[in-house]
Amino acid sequence: MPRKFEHMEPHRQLHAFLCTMPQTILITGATSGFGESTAQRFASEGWRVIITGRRKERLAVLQRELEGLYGSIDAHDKVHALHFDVRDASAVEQAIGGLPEAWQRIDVLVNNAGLAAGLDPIQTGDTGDWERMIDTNVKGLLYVSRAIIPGMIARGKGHIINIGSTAGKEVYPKGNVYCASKHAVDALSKGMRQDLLPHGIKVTQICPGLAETEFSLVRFGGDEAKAKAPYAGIEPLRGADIANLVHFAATLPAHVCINDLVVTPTAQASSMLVHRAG
Ligand code: NDP
Ligand code: 8X3
Repeated sequence: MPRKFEHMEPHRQLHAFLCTMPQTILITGATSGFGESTAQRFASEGWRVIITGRRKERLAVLQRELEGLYGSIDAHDKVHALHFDVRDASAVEQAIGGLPEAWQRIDVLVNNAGLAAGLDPIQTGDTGDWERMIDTNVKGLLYVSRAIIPGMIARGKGHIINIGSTAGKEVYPKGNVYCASKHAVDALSKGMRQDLLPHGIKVTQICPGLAETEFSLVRFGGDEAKAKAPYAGIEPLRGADIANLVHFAATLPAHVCINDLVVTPTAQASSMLVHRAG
């Protein structure tokens, strides 16, 4: 134990010592958009980062890029990549349960993996799209949280940051199931905060509005013209904007917890009210 902690009670010494160690963050959906930017931000601040996603090659490229940010010989101890689909409960359990011991102490979990599939009226919606959204945005978030929360409880410390959406605060035409899935994230964030209150675990929800990532390309099945339309004539949010907010929320003093944060481009007042140039 470092000498600077010698004047403290033994149980406080351990806590103070742990607080000086580099912290570990696990980010779901780190292969693009908000998740990738968040991984870059935390790695550049010296955090140990666990990146996850389905696209293995992207994880490998990102891992190398992040390791380069540390500029030290132990950089390979700073980034760990986990490859799994959040919809697969047993894959989630295996991946997180099988983490090497040095990576098991997760201080911050960012539940970011998610998607919209399609934009159709309810009467013609594709049931496969509905399942993808509910399985990823709701059940996937639950599976990952369920695997990580017991460790946080055992340590009496942790922070869960759920990426919700303005679509979890209001409903827009044809947004039906995506909006329902993000309303579920809103409810789960509140429920988690209540249940985890006695365990000293922080729960924060960040709800972005229009942000240009791969989100719309995924929503519109790779149709680039359709994917660009939501951002026409505005300066949308970018991955780095959300990464800054995640970092801000994660680095506040131990007694301060942001519960809910709604963030839009300056040109957006609500899902349906967007001020476009031209
Ligand atoms: P991107 O499409 O750029 O990123 C989505 C990430 O989620 C990817 O890394 C993808 O990785 C991962 N992902 C998707 N499905 C799965 C799955 N089944 N298992 C594991 N990982 C998965 O979009 P964003 O960065 O914009 O989206 C991130 C989050 O932000 C989502 O929850 C989205 O709903 C939310 N959001 C987005 C907004 C926007 O306008 N962009 C606004 C508000 C909220 P891979 O494909 O490699 O698995
Ligand atoms: C993404 C924001 O408005 O495209 O969650 O649904 S929106």
